[in-house]
Amino acid sequence: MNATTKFAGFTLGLAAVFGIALATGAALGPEPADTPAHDTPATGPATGSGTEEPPGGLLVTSGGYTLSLDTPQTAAAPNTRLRFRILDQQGAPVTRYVRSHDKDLHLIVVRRDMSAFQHVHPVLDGKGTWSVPLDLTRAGDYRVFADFTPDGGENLTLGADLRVAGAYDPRPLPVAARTATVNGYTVSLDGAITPGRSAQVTLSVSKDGKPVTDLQPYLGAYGHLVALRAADLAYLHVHPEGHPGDGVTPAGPGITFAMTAPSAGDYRLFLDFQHEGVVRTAEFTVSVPSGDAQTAEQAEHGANTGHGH
Ligand SMILES: [Cu+2]
Repeated sequence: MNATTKFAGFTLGLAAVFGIALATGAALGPEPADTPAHDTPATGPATGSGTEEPPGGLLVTSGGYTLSLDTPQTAAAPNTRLRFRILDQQGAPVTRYVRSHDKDLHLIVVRRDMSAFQHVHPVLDGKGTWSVPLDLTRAGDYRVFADFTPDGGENLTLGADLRVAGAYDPRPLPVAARTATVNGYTVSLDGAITPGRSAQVTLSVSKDGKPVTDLQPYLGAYGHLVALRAADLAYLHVHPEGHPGDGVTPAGPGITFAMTAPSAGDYRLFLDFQHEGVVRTAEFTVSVPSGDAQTAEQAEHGANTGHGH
């Protein structure tokens, strides 16, 4: 065991030296043909193609901006005011934003077990501090996502942890299902989601068995969809297709979105929609199958030869 550890250390050391040699070689001339990339075991979750931008929400600092929670730990309470700032590269709070979906900043808060989802719109004071009341009745680790566009910058979703003290009782991820119910509404999900590719997903709303065709615009759309990867709470970019008043987008029952799942795995989808003056949230678990696991035979072959990814 000890010898193995030593050997592994030696190999790592060699790899480091070889890495430097490679880097130098690359600077001086053409790359060697047989870069031993496959000797290194993969550590992170597989991404679709490896060339796309990483998903949002995983970093507290990105593109020169930082999400800074005033109080990253708090006690469990039904009405807790969260205060935070978006800091620029110089550490100064950002006070100017570009509006998107009627708001300068969208805040998503969810417990790490995917329960207690909240999509809220904080208020900005003159000094760059945002504040909003949250329901933090249940203890646990929460993820806070700020989705915004700084003036002169690009859209960003930054994520930070918020610890809520108390007895934590994590819940298992609900099983994958194509329908969800909320307050007498049934929402069904259609569309195949493939890793690494933009997919069209339609969520159809019905009430008492009848399709709802008079959904109300909420924040400039008939629905808002947030999708999070279960294993790490990566935040997916989701765009509604069409908007109220464009002459082609119906007020239900179907609401269509384009979304890209960065990898295979379980995702939790949260759809906010407004009807009869009330905003409700329907929640789904979706299992995205691996793109290359087309048949069991292929998967088995891949496993036997070590060729599969
Ligand atoms: Cu929002």
